[in-house]
Amino acid sequence: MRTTIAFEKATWLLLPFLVFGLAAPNERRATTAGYYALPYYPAPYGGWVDEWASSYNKAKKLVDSMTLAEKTNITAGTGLSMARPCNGNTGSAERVKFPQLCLNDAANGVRLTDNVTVFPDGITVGATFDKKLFYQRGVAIGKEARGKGVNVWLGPAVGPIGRKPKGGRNWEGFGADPVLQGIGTRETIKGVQEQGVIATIKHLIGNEQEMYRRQTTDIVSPAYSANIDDRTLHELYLWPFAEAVRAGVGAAMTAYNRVNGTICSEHSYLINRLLKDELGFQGFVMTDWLSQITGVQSAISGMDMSMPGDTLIPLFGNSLWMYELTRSTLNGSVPMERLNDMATRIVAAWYQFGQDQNYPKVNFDTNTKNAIGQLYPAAWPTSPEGVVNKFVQVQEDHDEIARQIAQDAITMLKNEESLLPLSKDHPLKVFGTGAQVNSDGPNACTDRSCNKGTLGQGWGSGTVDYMYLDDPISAIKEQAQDVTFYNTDKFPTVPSSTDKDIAIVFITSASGENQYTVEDNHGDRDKSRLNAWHDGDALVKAAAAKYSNVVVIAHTVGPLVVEEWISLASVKSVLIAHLPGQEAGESLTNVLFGAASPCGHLPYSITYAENDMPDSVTDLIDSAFIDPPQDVYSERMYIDYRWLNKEKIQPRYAFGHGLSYTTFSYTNATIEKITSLSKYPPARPTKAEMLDYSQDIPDYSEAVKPQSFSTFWRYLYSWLSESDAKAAAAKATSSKYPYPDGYTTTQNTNPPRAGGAQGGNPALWDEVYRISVLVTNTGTKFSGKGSVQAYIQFPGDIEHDVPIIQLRDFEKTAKLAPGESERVEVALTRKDLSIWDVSVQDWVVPDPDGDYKVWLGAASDDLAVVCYGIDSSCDYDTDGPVSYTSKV
Ligand SMILES: *[C@@H]1O[C@H](CO)[C@@H](O)[C@H](O)[C@H]1NC(C)=O
Ligand SMILES: *[C@@H]1O[C@H](CO)[C@@H](O)[C@H](O)[C@H]1NC(C)=O
Ligand SMILES: *[C@@H]1O[C@H](CO)[C@@H](O)[C@H](O)[C@H]1NC(C)=O
Ligand SMILES: *[C@@H]1O[C@H](CO)[C@@H](O)[C@H](O)[C@H]1NC(C)=O
Ligand SMILES: CC(=O)N[C@H]1CO[C@H](CO)[C@@H](O)[C@@H]1O
Repeated sequence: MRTTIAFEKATWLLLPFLVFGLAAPNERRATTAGYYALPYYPAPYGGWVDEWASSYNKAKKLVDSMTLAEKTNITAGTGLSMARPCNGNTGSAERVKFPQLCLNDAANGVRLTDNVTVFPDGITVGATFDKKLFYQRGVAIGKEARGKGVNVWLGPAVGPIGRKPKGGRNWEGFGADPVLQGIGTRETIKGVQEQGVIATIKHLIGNEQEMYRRQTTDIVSPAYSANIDDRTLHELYLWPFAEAVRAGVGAAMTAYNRVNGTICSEHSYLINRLLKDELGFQGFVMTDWLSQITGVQSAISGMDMSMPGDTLIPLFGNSLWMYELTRSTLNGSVPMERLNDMATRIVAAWYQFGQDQNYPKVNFDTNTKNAIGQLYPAAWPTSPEGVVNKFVQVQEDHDEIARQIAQDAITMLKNEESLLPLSKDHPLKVFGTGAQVNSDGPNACTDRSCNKGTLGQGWGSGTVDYMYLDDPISAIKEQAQDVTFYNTDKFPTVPSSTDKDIAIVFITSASGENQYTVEDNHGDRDKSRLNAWHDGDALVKAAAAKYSNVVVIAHTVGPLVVEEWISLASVKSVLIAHLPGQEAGESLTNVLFGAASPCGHLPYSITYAENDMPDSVTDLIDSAFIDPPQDVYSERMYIDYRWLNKEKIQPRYAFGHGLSYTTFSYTNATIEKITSLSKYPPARPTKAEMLDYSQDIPDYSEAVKPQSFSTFWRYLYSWLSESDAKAAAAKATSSKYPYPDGYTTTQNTNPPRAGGAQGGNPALWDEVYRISVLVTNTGTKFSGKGSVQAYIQFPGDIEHDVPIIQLRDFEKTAKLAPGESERVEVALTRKDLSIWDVSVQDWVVPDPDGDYKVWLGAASDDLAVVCYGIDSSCDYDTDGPVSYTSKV
């Protein structure tokens, strides 16, 4: 989402069109042949799963007591210009004690406020491959959000998944794999929601690049269409959403872009069918900020909340909902039962997480750092003022968990001659502006929209303001006696070097959200591509020419191409420190000087060349005119390591790769079959009886503003004038809305067979194999944490094409001393062994008695153990499942 009124590429030129409101309803637009968005109506009611039943009963009672204008007031924001105090603020129904809800970014903490922690970004916690750390980060974020009075936290982000290595927002999520994203999501949501905060799974779906994601008008910037086939959608992109719904997530956010031609905020198949019917989502769906393009159409397509409430151009206090939704229900175009369902979903989520009981009031304001500020920022000529910031301290000891994650994420790619860890008495020559905090301060650029100094976060709405940034150079100086720092990215003149000198070179690569262009990168890394910024490759090469021992440290949003220097003899060690947030310094020195072994693993592949990946993911959509540009997912399931393995293209560093100062063995593996398989899962549970939302259209008077209420300019209200209300009510009997094909209001009594509970048919999560392996620290000097990654290999003789191996579970050991062991367990479910059957619309186990193999090891190309489902045995030292046409 975005909250600044900074327009994306080309939009300013369009202002004249926009002001006169050229954007028009457009359910469908041209797509690549073969892709279509089927209609799916009506929006399924929530409230039929046991876990939510009591919240729904309470919510229905409350909503039944609301007037029409109260119901429409709580389903939309009060307007971007009025965005106070939070990034999004709904209207209230104060008469029945339902408050305004505060919705706030970012996916790594609480955005635009003070006295909070800047947690490591998603990609960083992803690199830990540690479930406990995902969860603990969620707990800490949840506590901070609650402490600030945030009702709805706008994270976690799992879309983009990281299909395009240059995609701008991949770092907000956990890595280029659906299971890494899915487990990361599940643990994060658990942690956050246990604090009573509603989490938001986003963005549904196909927002895999930033440029041209948004529709600003129908004609000039119509938003690209992500064209995704059904199987790929289920097996990759929707997978983490299923995990989120299964974890009971309270909110979901749609993406800006189109899918198969239709804008996500009014995509009935995506929202009604996939999210609400098949995945059984019980919470409410909101638009991404300013992505709603129609009123009635988005409502019947299953949208429940319009954020931040305005039309595409948020300048004049116009809305597609609020008073227009009031009008649309009075005139009969949006059925009352749809409005009742929307409002009930929102109120049910509020009850579900106990927000009706002593929930903290919002105590911060995203618009100002001052204690006193405007209560209605966009009011004209002036707004009343009041206390808006109370500076509530919510950090507690969260620096500890933030530091632990930043440290455990550090991924050692290479370490020749055991150069690392460093002893503290070597003379250290440190190069690169990335070592030190931005001299203008860590928050100098709005939403971190620059790459100056230590890169702790990407840029855009997914960022948090620093209270401090512990930078690498300060931490290094605390540890070593002889440190010379050259704060430059251009190799300086230096004294002649000695054999004892060690050069440490900091390089960066940034990306972010499209409303900011940073050094010619439009959100995506379209300019820098996958090379280090600021000529970082040249800096490394120059250092390597001068010194015989070089350590490269990269703060990066995603994969880099490192070929210019990786094989140089003096480049002995490389650490990827990802995006560490505020704890960049000590987390790094703990690893550099050996207090801890590195234990991070790559949450994506690093290739020799950018074009080792298919064109469909390396090419960015680069036009925006007339017809929506088409982003065809022609590589299907084959992203990242799935593609490289299939094409036998050797990566420079494989997905999951990460070295340690010590070594681990994987022995004494066991595999146990828990559930016997059938081709399809057992039938889904029948859908419990639904609440009855049907209701007559209320009297127009419920929509009329009380005379005594005085309004503010540009604030969005749900009331109509008396004459407008009367006119709308008169229409209800006389005219009909031009509904799309397939529209109906009869609730589906034959719901999808793949559904049945939150996340889908619960039998999909039956454990089929439980596998254990003994991980032993076989080194003699260093403690360390061992990673166990479990990849499934489907039987070889099935008719479906399927990636050679796919990550299905992972675990991390505790810190093991030399010689110490830990038995680690992982599990595979029925879904893990299934393929999405497009014609049956269910998950199918292609060969229930087939030869399933589960590979275990430290990386996708380092799989030491294989366990066979067919006879419950395990083997060691076999050839791995993947062979490459060697690059070296
Ligand atoms: C997109 O089109 C494909 C057909 O190529 C279809 O199978 C799939 O269900 C469509 N997806 C959505 C979300 O509409
Ligand atoms: C809508 O919400 C606003 C903001 O809380 C409030 O001032 C207004 O009274 C509400 N309208 C109704 C109909 O309750
Ligand atoms: C009802 O009102 C909505 C919102 O203004 C409008 O889009 C729709 O066309 C109206 N329906 C009819 C039948 O006039
Ligand atoms: C592991 O297997 C070896 C060899 O079979 C056996 O000697 C040892 O006791 C086993 N260790 C554990 C902890 O199971
Ligand atoms: C206790 C504490 O850290 N308070 C800080 C909260 O934020 C304000 C504004 O940044 C600081 O001035 C306080 O010191």
